[in-house]
Amino acid sequence: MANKPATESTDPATTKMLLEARRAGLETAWDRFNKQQPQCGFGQLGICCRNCNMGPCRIDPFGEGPEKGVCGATADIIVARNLLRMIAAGAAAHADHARDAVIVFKEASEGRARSYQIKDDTKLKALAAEYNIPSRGERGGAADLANALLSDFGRQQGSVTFTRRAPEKRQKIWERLGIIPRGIDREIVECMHRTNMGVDNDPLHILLQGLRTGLADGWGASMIATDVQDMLFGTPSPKRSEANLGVLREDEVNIIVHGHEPILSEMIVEAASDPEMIRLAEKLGAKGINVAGICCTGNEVLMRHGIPAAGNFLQQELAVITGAVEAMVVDVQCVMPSLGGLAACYHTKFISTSPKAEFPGAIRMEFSEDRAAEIAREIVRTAVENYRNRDMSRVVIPREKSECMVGFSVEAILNALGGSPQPLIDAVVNGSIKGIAAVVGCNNPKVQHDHGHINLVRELIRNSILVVTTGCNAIACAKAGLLRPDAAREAGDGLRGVCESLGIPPVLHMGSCVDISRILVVAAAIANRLGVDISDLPVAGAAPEWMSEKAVSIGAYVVASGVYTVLGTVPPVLGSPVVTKILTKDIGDAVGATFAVEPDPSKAARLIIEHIEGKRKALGLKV
Ligand code: BF8
Ligand code: SF4
Repeated sequence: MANKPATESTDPATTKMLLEARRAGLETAWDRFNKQQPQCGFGQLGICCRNCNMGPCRIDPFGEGPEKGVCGATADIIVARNLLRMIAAGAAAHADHARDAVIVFKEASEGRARSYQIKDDTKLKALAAEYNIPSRGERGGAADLANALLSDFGRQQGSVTFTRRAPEKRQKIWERLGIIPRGIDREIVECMHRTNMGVDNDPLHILLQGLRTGLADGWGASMIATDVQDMLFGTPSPKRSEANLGVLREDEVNIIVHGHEPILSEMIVEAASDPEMIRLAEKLGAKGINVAGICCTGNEVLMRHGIPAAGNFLQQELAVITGAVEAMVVDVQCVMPSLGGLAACYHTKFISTSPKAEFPGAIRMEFSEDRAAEIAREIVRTAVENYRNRDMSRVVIPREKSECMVGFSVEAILNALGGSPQPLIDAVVNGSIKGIAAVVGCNNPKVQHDHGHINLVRELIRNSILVVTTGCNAIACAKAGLLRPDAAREAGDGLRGVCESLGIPPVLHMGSCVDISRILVVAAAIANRLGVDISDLPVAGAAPEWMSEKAVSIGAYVVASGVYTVLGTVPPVLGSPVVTKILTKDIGDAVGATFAVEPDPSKAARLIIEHIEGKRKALGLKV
């Protein structure tokens, strides 16, 4: 690669652990990435198709070989169809996550899943009102609400309920374009149908279904997941914690929760603080039980309980290589199948828990909501008992960790502002805060680990752009110290003043990737207050190191919601000039926002700053 950085990561803990991995002769994602070079050019451009068995077909990007697949599909059709399938897969991941959360909520509300209670009654009442459910009975109509939430998945006609949370002008745009999602599952199924051989063969028409499916995710699946999880586990509020591999403890039992769903990890956090478990750990020579998170399961328990984050996506293997992890407990999504083999090189027990996700080399301790607390205790006990198998001579825990302030749900932000978004709006209007950028998403070994995240965010806050973050960007920011209130000293004067007066960091951790829905809610609230559409606001989105199909679905709904979005890694669309133009240009006329691709974080920051200044000007605000 032309501009391959000298080190794989900007994070010193990661660099140290990679050295350790190499010393120990262990392979990580970076090594496997190198072995994949050069990666398939057809795949990179998005111009290969395996959608039927007349193929696989590929289009010659140089115009010397085939211009069409066997069925006659052009590069434009193939690229658009492939992108739609990525969106469908990403939306499906969020939808299935949300569905499981609702099912637990339903069981809890019917008194079956006894390990769970409804922790946020205010949210329950608000949602019941939104779904027109009379608040009655012991649990305030919770069971009826659960059924109503479930009906948003299988709805065949009408619209996904939470799309009504969008500003009216936005809803009108969606209506005009015919992209209001009907039911969450329906849109995903339709993507798979349309991309079958011989169905939808117009790139624009295909991509509009992509936007609709994205909206079913953002204003449907992800939003439902967030709200239901808040009801069950509590709406996050500001709290302090720590992040990076240095949160692992040499003298305690370390349990890592990794994946995406808080349903089980909540129970594990509880079981790990059970005095009986702690006594058992002490009996075996440990000083206690330390739970730490990776990826979005990590974000969920960080936001609600201040459980430290051991790292983001590319650090999952490195956590095992510390030799100090008694159990790596995983559910679904972003869990590398390499973990089983790696865990086998150590004493680490790699425990898979989801009925949907099996991994080579994993011990299965399948989760079920009716026995949640019991299963969590079994898992914690397995981890604790494994402490005696730890080889202390192989333990290498990097010292690096950073303090962070997390927990900025919409409610928490409003609270910090004194109950109304007005002070934030005033700060944006008077220019102390120039705008708001949502910087989110994954890690990807195609780019230096955390480099895009940290440098983009630093540059934005320096320019007095308030950053809201979720997912692996949030963990990168936490590790870099950007989630501490005193990081405000790195911010431009205006933003610094606001942060100091409110005692908040210049980068607000809003949660896991499904919690990007919280960002939509904030954007809608600001737009409504100002009487404009989201696309009129001085706001932008960025995913500097994205890799997951979920990120493609997120990109689709963020842009369809009117937010200009800069991607740091190149999506597989460049094989079609038509699709590229639709995404980076034409779509702007339809939804008031476009995608841009810019791997260099300072140039990406420039694009965002210019965009925000343009929006300020259009609103008549000082630039
Ligand atoms: O849902 S940011 S690598 S962990 S996909 Fe995965 Fe990407 Fe991380 Fe969370 Ni989101
Ligand atoms: Fe080839 Fe068309 Fe079949 Fe795709 S759908 S594999 S382009 S024949």
